[in-house]
Amino acid sequence: MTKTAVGRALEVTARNRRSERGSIGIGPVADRREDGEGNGLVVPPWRHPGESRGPPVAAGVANPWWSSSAAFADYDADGDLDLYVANYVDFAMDNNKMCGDLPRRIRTYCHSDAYEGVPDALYRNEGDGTFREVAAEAGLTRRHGKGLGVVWSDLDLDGDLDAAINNHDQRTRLLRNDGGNARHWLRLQLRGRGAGNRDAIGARATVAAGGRRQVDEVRSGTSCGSENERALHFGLGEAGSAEQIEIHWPSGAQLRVEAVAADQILVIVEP
Ligand SMILES: [Ca+2]
Ligand SMILES: [Ca+2]
Ligand SMILES: [Ca+2]
Repeated sequence: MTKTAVGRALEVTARNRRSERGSIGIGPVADRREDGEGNGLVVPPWRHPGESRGPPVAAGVANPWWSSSAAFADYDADGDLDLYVANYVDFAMDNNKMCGDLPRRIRTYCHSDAYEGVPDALYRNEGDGTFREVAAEAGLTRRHGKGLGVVWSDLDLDGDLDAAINNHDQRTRLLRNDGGNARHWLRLQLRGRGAGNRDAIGARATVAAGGRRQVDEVRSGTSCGSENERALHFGLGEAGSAEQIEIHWPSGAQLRVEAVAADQILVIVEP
């Protein structure tokens, strides 16, 4: 079995679950290529920020901040899933402030107002099992929010995935992706039959294009206090069409279509 770039990264990440400042959790983890690794959810156990000194993550996703959530998406449509990590506040044990009724020496939990927000991170999948942090070159340096959840969605329906970051006691931040649709893409909106599962939760799509097969599944509840859109978005790289699309619904229904032109939104209803 050949491990994919994301698969190798996940293996390394799972082995080295600790970052320098801890995390609340890591978001949904997808294996887009059909290699049997499957999809999964990696949620490291809660640890007090700053208490670990884990090894650097060999995949290149070591993060110096207190992370709250993460989400995979192929923002540049090259067929490899990239990773956005929402980071929370500048808290560490050596920056542990005193909050509460100080004259009576009663110490309580510090509200997030006591700390500054920190930068989020965007990791581009290099396609070789490693990621490269590209937030600055992608223009994500202007403001530092107190990130809690992150989701991807093509908000303006122009063929590339934009991001929404749910910040703690701050405005939600919307990031429009400019240029992510320079490569080819396909967007599938799956529908289920009947009242039981109209959103087609659990339906699985396999897209074969440009010599690769990518798999994704309709899910819900994907990030902290937020949720990805239900549409499945596939980056096809330089492939101007998909040789085949296969859909499997949880009911057992299946559908297969051949020779599908790229750069379009397809609404596919359970037969
Ligand atoms: Ca990518
Ligand atoms: Ca877009
Ligand atoms: Ca765009």
